[in-house]
Amino acid sequence: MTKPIYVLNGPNLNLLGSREPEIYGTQTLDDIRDSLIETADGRAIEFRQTNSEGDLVTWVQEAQREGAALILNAGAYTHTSVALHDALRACTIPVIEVHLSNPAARESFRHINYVTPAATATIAGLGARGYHFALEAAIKMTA
Ligand code: CA2
Repeated sequence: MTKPIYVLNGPNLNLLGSREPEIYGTQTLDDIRDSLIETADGRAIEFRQTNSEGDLVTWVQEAQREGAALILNAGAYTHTSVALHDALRACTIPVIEVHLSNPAARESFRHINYVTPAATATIAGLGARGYHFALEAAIKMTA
């Protein structure tokens, strides 16, 4: 059976659509999930969000064991988490990092990034469309 594509979202992404639409857009995370499931055209998607660093690390490990690919928006843990970096370094599946905004063009504390060095590819600054480009790539890479 084909393994699912994991789409994991980190802290505060549950607040999407409620504030800062000029940075993060107007779609909620549920909107993004629903439209990704449509784009996936039957391919199984495991879509989750957590505010906990430990959960995110545990889910990355699960994605490596049980998933075909991982799409990850680690939110602010992108800029702080060596634990997440280490979990990603243990992944042999494709890992596509996604950000709605472009952290490299924002505050200097967002220029530190523990995910990019352990990711296969990064898509940033394209809003919710970035998740769709990532999914398209993940499907092609695991067909
Ligand atoms: O641009 C992205 O996707 C980010 O991963 C979003 C994170 C931010 O810490 C990263 O630097 C870049 C923030 C998550 C969303 O936070 C919100 C806070 C208030 C209202 C809506 C969203």
